[in-house]
Amino acid sequence: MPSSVIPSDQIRAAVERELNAIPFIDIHTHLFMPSLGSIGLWGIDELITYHYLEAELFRSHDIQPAAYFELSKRAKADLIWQTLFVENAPLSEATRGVVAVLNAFGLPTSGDLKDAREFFAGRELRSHIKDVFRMAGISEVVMTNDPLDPDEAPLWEAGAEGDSQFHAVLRLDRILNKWEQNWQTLEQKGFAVAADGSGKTMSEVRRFLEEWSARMDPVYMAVSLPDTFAYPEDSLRVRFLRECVLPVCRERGIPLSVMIGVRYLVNPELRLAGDGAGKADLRALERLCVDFPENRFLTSLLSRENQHELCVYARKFANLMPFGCWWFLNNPSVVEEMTRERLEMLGTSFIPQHSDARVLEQVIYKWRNTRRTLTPILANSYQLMSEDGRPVTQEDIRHDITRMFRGNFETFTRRKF
Ligand code: RAT
Ligand code: ZN
Repeated sequence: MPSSVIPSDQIRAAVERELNAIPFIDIHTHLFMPSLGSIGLWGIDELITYHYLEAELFRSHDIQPAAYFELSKRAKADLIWQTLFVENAPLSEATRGVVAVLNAFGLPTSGDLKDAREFFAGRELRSHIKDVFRMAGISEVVMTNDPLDPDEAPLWEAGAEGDSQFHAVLRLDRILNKWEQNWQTLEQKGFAVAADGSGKTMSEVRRFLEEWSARMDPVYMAVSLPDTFAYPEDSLRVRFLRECVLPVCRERGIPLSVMIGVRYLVNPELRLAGDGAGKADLRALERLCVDFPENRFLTSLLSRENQHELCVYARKFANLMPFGCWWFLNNPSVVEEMTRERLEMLGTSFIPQHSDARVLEQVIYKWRNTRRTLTPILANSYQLMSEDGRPVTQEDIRHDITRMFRGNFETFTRRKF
Protein backbone atom coordinates (compact mmCIF):
# COMPACT_ATOMS: atom_id res chain seq x y z
CA MET A 1 0.00 0.00 0.00
CA PRO A 2 1.56 3.39 -0.99
CA SER A 3 2.37 5.45 2.10
CA SER A 4 -0.07 8.24 1.29
CA VAL A 5 -3.08 5.91 1.16
CA ILE A 6 -5.70 7.23 3.54
CA PRO A 7 -7.40 4.76 5.89
CA SER A 8 -11.15 4.71 5.60
CA ASP A 9 -11.81 6.43 8.91
CA GLN A 10 -9.58 9.36 7.97
CA ILE A 11 -10.98 10.17 4.54
CA ARG A 12 -13.39 12.82 5.75
CA ALA A 13 -10.70 14.67 7.72
CA ALA A 14 -8.36 14.53 4.72
CA VAL A 15 -11.05 15.99 2.43
CA GLU A 16 -11.77 18.75 4.92
CA ARG A 17 -8.06 19.57 5.22
CA GLU A 18 -7.59 19.91 1.46
CA LEU A 19 -10.80 21.89 0.97
CA ASN A 20 -9.54 24.34 3.57
CA ALA A 21 -5.98 24.49 2.26
CA ILE A 22 -6.62 25.10 -1.45
CA PRO A 23 -7.48 28.70 -2.40
CA PHE A 24 -10.41 28.70 -4.81
CA ILE A 25 -11.10 30.90 -7.81
CA ASP A 26 -14.55 32.48 -7.46
CA ILE A 27 -15.64 32.35 -11.08
CA HIS A 28 -18.78 34.51 -10.91
CA THR A 29 -19.45 37.42 -8.56
CA HIS A 30 -20.86 40.91 -8.65
CA LEU A 31 -17.90 42.34 -6.74
CA PHE A 32 -15.68 45.10 -8.12
CA MET A 33 -11.98 45.82 -7.97
CA PRO A 34 -10.99 48.85 -5.87
CA SER A 35 -10.49 51.11 -8.90
CA LEU A 36 -14.20 50.58 -9.63
CA GLY A 37 -14.71 50.93 -5.88
CA SER A 38 -17.48 53.47 -5.88
CA ILE A 39 -19.83 50.82 -7.33
CA GLY A 40 -18.59 47.98 -5.10
CA LEU A 41 -20.71 47.03 -2.09
CA TRP A 42 -19.36 46.11 1.33
CA GLY A 43 -20.16 46.45 5.02
CA ILE A 44 -23.02 45.61 7.33
CA ASP A 45 -25.83 47.71 5.83
CA GLU A 46 -25.14 46.29 2.37
CA LEU A 47 -25.00 42.75 3.77
CA ILE A 48 -28.38 43.12 5.44
CA THR A 49 -30.07 44.76 2.46
CA TYR A 50 -28.91 42.02 0.03
CA HIS A 51 -31.83 41.39 -2.32
CA TYR A 52 -32.11 37.76 -1.16
CA LEU A 53 -32.99 39.21 2.29
CA GLU A 54 -35.29 41.88 0.92
CA ALA A 55 -37.39 39.10 -0.63
CA GLU A 56 -37.57 37.44 2.78
CA LEU A 57 -38.54 40.67 4.57
CA PHE A 58 -41.85 40.90 2.72
CA ARG A 59 -42.83 37.45 3.95
CA SER A 60 -42.44 38.43 7.61
CA HIS A 61 -43.37 42.13 7.66
CA ASP A 62 -46.36 43.82 6.08
CA ILE A 63 -44.52 46.89 4.77
CA GLN A 64 -45.27 47.43 1.08
CA PRO A 65 -42.29 47.28 -1.30
CA ALA A 66 -42.85 50.85 -2.48
CA ALA A 67 -42.67 52.16 1.10
CA TYR A 68 -39.61 50.01 1.83
CA PHE A 69 -37.72 51.34 -1.19
CA GLU A 70 -38.38 54.92 -0.02
CA LEU A 71 -36.33 54.29 3.15
CA SER A 72 -32.66 55.17 3.54
CA LYS A 73 -30.15 52.29 3.32
CA ARG A 74 -29.65 52.40 7.07
CA ALA A 75 -33.38 52.37 7.82
CA LYS A 76 -33.86 49.45 5.43
CA ALA A 77 -31.10 47.53 7.21
CA ASP A 78 -32.62 48.30 10.62
CA LEU A 79 -36.01 47.05 9.49
CA ILE A 80 -34.63 43.82 8.03
CA TRP A 81 -32.45 43.23 11.07
CA GLN A 82 -35.36 43.75 13.46
CA THR A 83 -37.70 41.55 11.43
CA LEU A 84 -35.50 38.67 10.30
CA PHE A 85 -32.84 38.56 13.02
CA VAL A 86 -34.47 39.86 16.21
CA GLU A 87 -38.16 38.98 15.95
CA ASN A 88 -37.43 35.73 14.11
CA ALA A 89 -34.48 33.37 14.33
CA PRO A 90 -32.22 33.71 11.25
CA LEU A 91 -32.67 30.19 9.93
CA SER A 92 -32.71 30.77 6.18
CA GLU A 93 -29.50 30.43 4.16
CA ALA A 94 -29.28 34.18 3.46
CA THR A 95 -29.94 35.26 7.04
CA ARG A 96 -27.54 32.69 8.47
CA GLY A 97 -24.95 34.10 6.12
CA VAL A 98 -25.05 37.50 7.80
CA VAL A 99 -24.72 35.85 11.20
CA ALA A 100 -21.71 33.87 9.99
CA VAL A 101 -20.00 37.02 8.69
CA LEU A 102 -20.58 38.90 11.97
CA ASN A 103 -19.28 35.90 13.87
CA ALA A 104 -16.22 35.61 11.63
CA PHE A 105 -15.25 39.17 12.59
CA GLY A 106 -15.99 38.57 16.28
CA LEU A 107 -19.00 40.93 16.20
CA PRO A 108 -22.24 40.41 18.16
CA THR A 109 -24.83 38.31 16.32
CA SER A 110 -27.77 39.66 18.32
CA GLY A 111 -28.79 42.99 19.84
CA ASP A 112 -28.34 46.08 17.69
CA LEU A 113 -26.00 46.93 14.81
CA LYS A 114 -23.93 49.60 16.57
CA ASP A 115 -20.73 47.58 16.98
CA ALA A 116 -20.91 46.18 13.47
CA ARG A 117 -21.39 49.63 11.95
CA GLU A 118 -18.45 51.03 13.88
CA PHE A 119 -16.26 48.10 12.92
CA PHE A 120 -16.89 48.32 9.18
CA ALA A 121 -16.62 52.11 9.17
CA GLY A 122 -13.08 51.72 10.49
CA ARG A 123 -11.87 49.33 7.76
CA GLU A 124 -9.62 50.43 4.91
CA LEU A 125 -10.98 48.88 1.69
CA ARG A 126 -7.81 47.44 0.15
CA SER A 127 -6.58 45.70 3.29
CA HIS A 128 -10.14 44.67 4.12
CA ILE A 129 -10.42 42.92 0.73
CA LYS A 130 -7.21 41.00 1.43
CA ASP A 131 -8.49 39.89 4.84
CA VAL A 132 -11.86 38.90 3.45
CA PHE A 133 -10.34 36.82 0.61
CA ARG A 134 -8.06 35.06 3.10
CA MET A 135 -10.98 34.33 5.43
CA ALA A 136 -13.03 33.03 2.49
CA GLY A 137 -10.21 30.81 1.20
CA ILE A 138 -10.23 32.37 -2.27
CA SER A 139 -7.29 33.72 -4.23
CA GLU A 140 -9.27 35.84 -6.69
CA VAL A 141 -12.72 36.63 -7.97
CA VAL A 142 -14.26 37.15 -11.35
CA MET A 143 -16.37 40.30 -11.66
CA THR A 144 -19.44 41.07 -13.78
CA ASN A 145 -18.68 44.14 -15.90
CA ASP A 146 -21.35 45.79 -17.95
CA PRO A 147 -20.03 48.13 -20.64
CA LEU A 148 -23.45 49.78 -20.92
CA ASP A 149 -23.93 50.45 -17.22
CA PRO A 150 -23.98 54.23 -16.88
CA ASP A 151 -22.17 54.07 -13.53
CA GLU A 152 -19.56 51.54 -14.54
CA ALA A 153 -18.67 52.34 -18.15
CA PRO A 154 -17.16 55.79 -17.49
CA LEU A 155 -14.78 54.29 -14.91
CA TRP A 156 -13.40 51.89 -17.52
CA GLU A 157 -13.30 54.61 -20.16
CA ALA A 158 -11.23 56.72 -17.79
CA GLY A 159 -8.72 53.82 -17.59
CA ALA A 160 -9.60 51.94 -14.38
CA GLU A 161 -6.48 50.35 -12.92
CA GLY A 162 -6.45 46.51 -13.11
CA ASP A 163 -6.06 44.29 -10.07
CA SER A 164 -4.57 40.79 -10.07
CA GLN A 165 -7.21 39.59 -7.60
CA PHE A 166 -10.14 40.68 -9.77
CA HIS A 167 -10.76 39.45 -13.31
CA ALA A 168 -13.15 41.12 -15.71
CA VAL A 169 -16.12 39.61 -17.51
CA LEU A 170 -17.89 41.32 -20.37
CA ARG A 171 -21.57 41.09 -19.51
CA LEU A 172 -23.95 41.19 -22.46
CA ASP A 173 -27.45 41.40 -20.98
CA ARG A 174 -28.17 44.91 -22.18
CA ILE A 175 -27.26 43.96 -25.73
CA LEU A 176 -28.81 40.49 -25.90
CA ASN A 177 -31.87 41.04 -23.69
CA LYS A 178 -32.57 44.76 -23.69
CA TRP A 179 -31.47 46.01 -27.08
CA GLU A 180 -34.51 48.23 -27.48
CA GLN A 181 -33.59 50.24 -24.36
CA ASN A 182 -29.85 50.32 -25.09
CA TRP A 183 -29.11 50.65 -28.80
CA GLN A 184 -29.16 54.43 -28.57
CA THR A 185 -26.37 54.40 -25.99
CA LEU A 186 -24.20 52.58 -28.52
CA GLU A 187 -25.20 55.10 -31.14
CA GLN A 188 -24.21 57.96 -28.83
CA LYS A 189 -20.84 56.28 -28.35
CA GLY A 190 -20.26 56.44 -32.11
CA PHE A 191 -21.47 53.04 -33.31
CA ALA A 192 -23.70 53.02 -36.39
CA VAL A 193 -26.44 50.75 -35.03
CA ALA A 194 -30.18 50.59 -35.61
CA ALA A 195 -33.06 49.52 -33.37
CA ASP A 196 -34.08 46.78 -35.82
CA GLY A 197 -30.55 45.45 -36.35
CA SER A 198 -30.42 46.63 -39.97
CA GLY A 199 -27.56 48.25 -41.88
CA LYS A 200 -24.18 47.98 -40.22
CA THR A 201 -25.60 47.00 -36.82
CA MET A 202 -24.00 43.56 -36.67
CA SER A 203 -20.50 44.65 -37.65
CA GLU A 204 -20.78 47.66 -35.34
CA VAL A 205 -21.85 45.57 -32.33
CA ARG A 206 -18.93 43.33 -33.11
CA ARG A 207 -16.64 46.35 -33.17
CA PHE A 208 -18.10 47.45 -29.83
CA LEU A 209 -17.37 44.04 -28.29
CA GLU A 210 -13.85 44.04 -29.70
CA GLU A 211 -13.17 47.49 -28.33
CA TRP A 212 -14.48 46.61 -24.87
CA SER A 213 -12.66 43.28 -24.86
CA ALA A 214 -9.43 45.13 -25.54
CA ARG A 215 -10.25 47.53 -22.69
CA MET A 216 -11.32 44.95 -20.09
CA ASP A 217 -9.37 41.84 -21.14
CA PRO A 218 -12.31 39.67 -20.00
CA VAL A 219 -11.76 36.06 -18.96
CA TYR A 220 -15.11 35.27 -20.57
CA MET A 221 -18.26 36.98 -21.85
CA ALA A 222 -21.53 36.35 -20.05
CA VAL A 223 -25.26 36.64 -20.35
CA SER A 224 -28.22 35.67 -18.23
CA LEU A 225 -31.06 34.31 -20.32
CA PRO A 226 -34.76 33.69 -19.74
CA ASP A 227 -36.25 30.23 -19.29
CA THR A 228 -37.78 30.75 -22.75
CA PHE A 229 -34.37 31.12 -24.42
CA ALA A 230 -34.48 29.48 -27.84
CA TYR A 231 -31.83 28.74 -30.43
CA PRO A 232 -32.01 28.66 -33.40
CA GLU A 233 -34.63 31.36 -33.64
CA ASP A 234 -35.41 34.32 -35.85
CA SER A 235 -34.54 37.04 -33.35
CA LEU A 236 -32.09 39.85 -32.85
CA ARG A 237 -30.65 38.05 -29.81
CA VAL A 238 -29.72 35.02 -31.89
CA ARG A 239 -28.26 37.20 -34.65
CA PHE A 240 -26.12 39.03 -32.10
CA LEU A 241 -24.98 35.70 -30.69
CA ARG A 242 -24.16 34.18 -34.06
CA GLU A 243 -22.73 37.23 -35.82
CA CYS A 244 -21.11 39.22 -33.00
CA VAL A 245 -20.64 37.50 -29.64
CA LEU A 246 -19.49 34.04 -30.64
CA PRO A 247 -17.06 35.24 -33.34
CA VAL A 248 -15.40 37.68 -30.90
CA CYS A 249 -15.21 34.93 -28.24
CA ARG A 250 -13.50 32.72 -30.82
CA GLU A 251 -11.11 35.46 -31.88
CA ARG A 252 -10.08 36.03 -28.28
CA GLY A 253 -10.17 32.34 -27.34
CA ILE A 254 -12.54 32.94 -24.42
CA PRO A 255 -15.71 31.11 -23.37
CA LEU A 256 -19.24 32.48 -23.28
CA SER A 257 -21.09 31.98 -20.02
CA VAL A 258 -24.77 31.27 -20.53
CA MET A 259 -26.86 31.42 -17.38
CA ILE A 260 -30.32 30.25 -18.37
CA GLY A 261 -33.64 30.14 -16.54
CA VAL A 262 -34.48 33.59 -15.17
CA ARG A 263 -38.09 34.77 -15.25
CA TYR A 264 -37.44 38.48 -15.11
CA LEU A 265 -39.49 40.61 -12.74
CA VAL A 266 -42.34 38.21 -12.00
CA ASN A 267 -43.00 40.74 -9.23
CA PRO A 268 -41.66 44.06 -10.52
CA GLU A 269 -42.38 45.84 -7.22
CA LEU A 270 -39.55 43.87 -5.64
CA ARG A 271 -36.99 45.24 -8.13
CA LEU A 272 -33.74 43.20 -7.94
CA ALA A 273 -35.55 40.69 -5.69
CA GLY A 274 -38.42 40.35 -8.16
CA ASP A 275 -37.07 37.69 -10.54
CA GLY A 276 -38.25 34.09 -10.57
CA ALA A 277 -36.97 30.83 -12.04
CA GLY A 278 -38.24 28.58 -14.82
CA LYS A 279 -37.29 25.36 -16.55
CA ALA A 280 -35.48 25.89 -19.85
CA ASP A 281 -35.51 23.85 -23.04
CA LEU A 282 -31.92 22.59 -23.21
CA ARG A 283 -32.18 21.71 -26.88
CA ALA A 284 -31.10 25.33 -27.37
CA LEU A 285 -27.87 24.58 -25.52
CA GLU A 286 -27.39 21.38 -27.49
CA ARG A 287 -27.70 23.26 -30.77
CA LEU A 288 -25.23 25.93 -29.63
CA CYS A 289 -22.68 23.24 -28.74
CA VAL A 290 -23.21 21.48 -32.09
CA ASP A 291 -23.23 24.59 -34.28
CA PHE A 292 -20.26 26.25 -32.59
CA PRO A 293 -17.74 23.51 -31.76
CA GLU A 294 -14.97 26.11 -31.71
CA ASN A 295 -16.70 28.03 -28.90
CA ARG A 296 -16.73 27.00 -25.26
CA PHE A 297 -19.81 27.46 -23.06
CA LEU A 298 -19.73 27.88 -19.30
CA THR A 299 -23.24 27.01 -18.18
CA SER A 300 -25.34 27.48 -15.06
CA LEU A 301 -29.07 26.80 -15.01
CA LEU A 302 -31.51 28.26 -12.53
CA SER A 303 -34.09 25.51 -12.46
CA ARG A 304 -33.49 22.45 -10.32
CA GLU A 305 -35.43 20.42 -12.89
CA ASN A 306 -32.77 21.12 -15.56
CA GLN A 307 -29.76 19.90 -13.62
CA HIS A 308 -29.74 16.21 -14.54
CA GLU A 309 -30.23 17.03 -18.20
CA LEU A 310 -27.31 19.47 -18.04
CA CYS A 311 -25.08 16.63 -16.83
CA VAL A 312 -26.23 14.51 -19.76
CA TYR A 313 -25.37 17.28 -22.21
CA ALA A 314 -21.98 17.78 -20.57
CA ARG A 315 -21.28 14.10 -21.25
CA LYS A 316 -21.92 14.77 -24.93
CA PHE A 317 -20.08 18.03 -25.42
CA ALA A 318 -16.59 18.78 -24.16
CA ASN A 319 -17.15 22.45 -25.02
CA LEU A 320 -19.79 22.65 -22.27
CA MET A 321 -18.71 23.30 -18.67
CA PRO A 322 -21.42 23.15 -15.99
CA PHE A 323 -20.69 25.51 -13.15
CA GLY A 324 -22.17 26.57 -9.84
CA CYS A 325 -25.42 26.12 -7.98
CA TRP A 326 -26.94 29.39 -8.97
CA TRP A 327 -29.02 31.81 -6.85
CA PHE A 328 -32.17 29.91 -5.67
CA LEU A 329 -30.18 26.66 -5.88
CA ASN A 330 -27.43 27.79 -3.52
CA ASN A 331 -28.93 26.08 -0.47
CA PRO A 332 -27.32 23.06 1.18
CA SER A 333 -30.12 20.62 0.29
CA VAL A 334 -29.99 21.46 -3.42
CA VAL A 335 -26.21 21.89 -3.55
CA GLU A 336 -25.87 18.43 -2.09
CA GLU A 337 -28.21 16.86 -4.62
CA MET A 338 -26.67 18.66 -7.60
CA THR A 339 -23.06 18.03 -6.60
CA ARG A 340 -23.59 14.33 -5.97
CA GLU A 341 -25.29 14.00 -9.34
CA ARG A 342 -22.48 15.88 -11.09
CA LEU A 343 -19.75 13.83 -9.41
CA GLU A 344 -21.54 10.61 -10.31
CA MET A 345 -22.04 11.61 -13.94
CA LEU A 346 -19.02 13.78 -14.69
CA GLY A 347 -16.30 12.84 -12.21
CA THR A 348 -14.39 16.03 -11.49
CA SER A 349 -14.91 17.62 -14.92
CA PHE A 350 -17.18 20.45 -13.71
CA ILE A 351 -16.93 23.58 -11.54
CA PRO A 352 -18.97 22.90 -8.40
CA GLN A 353 -19.64 26.41 -7.20
CA HIS A 354 -19.30 30.17 -7.55
CA SER A 355 -20.39 32.63 -4.88
CA ASP A 356 -22.43 35.18 -6.86
CA ALA A 357 -21.49 37.55 -4.03
CA ARG A 358 -22.79 41.09 -4.43
CA VAL A 359 -21.43 42.33 -1.15
CA LEU A 360 -17.75 41.71 -0.45
CA GLU A 361 -18.00 39.93 2.90
CA GLN A 362 -20.55 37.43 1.54
CA VAL A 363 -17.69 35.40 0.13
CA ILE A 364 -16.81 34.47 3.71
CA TYR A 365 -20.07 32.67 4.40
CA LYS A 366 -20.77 31.45 0.90
CA TRP A 367 -17.43 29.67 0.56
CA ARG A 368 -17.55 28.42 4.11
CA ASN A 369 -20.94 26.87 3.40
CA THR A 370 -19.69 25.34 0.16
CA ARG A 371 -16.79 23.68 1.98
CA ARG A 372 -19.07 22.48 4.74
CA THR A 373 -21.62 20.98 2.33
CA LEU A 374 -19.01 19.44 0.06
CA THR A 375 -16.91 17.73 2.74
CA PRO A 376 -19.27 14.78 3.36
CA ILE A 377 -20.22 14.53 -0.33
CA LEU A 378 -16.62 14.23 -1.51
CA ALA A 379 -15.69 12.00 1.42
CA ASN A 380 -18.53 9.68 0.50
CA SER A 381 -17.37 9.49 -3.14
CA TYR A 382 -13.84 8.57 -2.05
CA GLN A 383 -15.24 6.07 0.44
CA LEU A 384 -17.19 4.32 -2.31
CA MET A 385 -14.15 4.34 -4.62
CA SER A 386 -12.03 2.82 -1.91
CA GLU A 387 -14.64 0.16 -1.12
CA ASP A 388 -14.71 -0.69 -4.81
CA GLY A 389 -11.01 -1.43 -4.69
CA ARG A 390 -9.08 1.76 -5.53
CA PRO A 391 -7.33 3.12 -2.46
CA VAL A 392 -7.56 6.88 -2.00
CA THR A 393 -4.47 9.00 -1.47
CA GLN A 394 -3.89 12.52 -0.24
CA GLU A 395 -2.60 13.37 -3.72
CA ASP A 396 -5.87 12.22 -5.29
CA ILE A 397 -7.84 14.51 -3.04
CA ARG A 398 -5.53 17.48 -3.56
CA HIS A 399 -5.49 16.97 -7.33
CA ASP A 400 -9.27 16.63 -7.62
CA ILE A 401 -10.14 19.63 -5.46
CA THR A 402 -7.57 21.77 -7.25
CA ARG A 403 -9.00 20.65 -10.56
CA MET A 404 -12.61 21.44 -9.64
CA PHE A 405 -11.99 24.79 -7.95
CA ARG A 406 -9.11 26.11 -10.08
CA GLY A 407 -7.93 23.88 -12.91
CA ASN A 408 -11.20 23.41 -14.80
CA PHE A 409 -11.65 27.16 -14.97
CA GLU A 410 -8.03 27.70 -16.01
CA THR A 411 -8.27 25.08 -18.72
CA PHE A 412 -11.62 26.34 -20.00
CA THR A 413 -10.50 29.98 -20.10
CA ARG A 414 -7.02 29.03 -21.38
CA ARG A 415 -5.42 31.09 -18.60
CA LYS A 416 -3.15 30.34 -15.70
CA PHE A 417 -4.17 32.24 -12.59
O1 RAT B 1 -27.84 35.95 -7.75
C1 RAT B 1 -28.06 37.13 -8.00
O2 RAT B 1 -27.60 38.03 -7.31
C2 RAT B 1 -28.95 37.49 -9.15
O3 RAT B 1 -29.58 38.67 -8.87
C3 RAT B 1 -28.28 37.70 -10.47
O4 RAT B 1 -27.38 38.75 -10.37
C4 RAT B 1 -27.56 36.63 -11.15
O5 RAT B 1 -26.61 36.03 -10.35
C5 RAT B 1 -26.93 37.13 -12.42
O6 RAT B 1 -25.69 37.17 -12.54
O7 RAT B 1 -27.70 37.50 -13.31
ZN1 ZN C 1 -24.77 36.66 -10.76
